[in-house]
Amino acid sequence: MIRRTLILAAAASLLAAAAPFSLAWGAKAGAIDISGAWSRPAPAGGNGVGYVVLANGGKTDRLLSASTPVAGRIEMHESMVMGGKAMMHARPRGIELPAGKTVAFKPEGLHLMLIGLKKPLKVGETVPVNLKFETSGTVTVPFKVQVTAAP
Ligand SMILES: [Cu+2]
Repeated sequence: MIRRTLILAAAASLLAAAAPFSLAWGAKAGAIDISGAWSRPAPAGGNGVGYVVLANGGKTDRLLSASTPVAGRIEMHESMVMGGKAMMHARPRGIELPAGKTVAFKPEGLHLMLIGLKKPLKVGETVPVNLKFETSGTVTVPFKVQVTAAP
């Protein structure tokens, strides 16, 4: 436990030195509460995923795009089963966030796809992801790299 805490603290201080973003596990963009952001371990050169919960306490908005310094680009995808086959569909126009509703990016549903990782994603690290909203602006959110969803 102590060892894990030390590793997290070391990662946090590195990230704090590199980029001025909040290290609290959550963020806010306008009236949108952003929480539970996590990613999975993945090798450099491969693709990673990102999951996050967006609770919109204001007017209808839209997640337009996302980016991160650790990958070439981020696409928004939705996983679904069609004809017994698991498929992923790109959502290039973004994701609508209806007023007063919560939209969860989660395994087997909506997810961020981090395409072309420039470095491996390791358990215990955090990955800064910029989320760009149509009316609520852009916010940088730390995504925790872990094996399973946050409790
Ligand atoms: Cu995908």
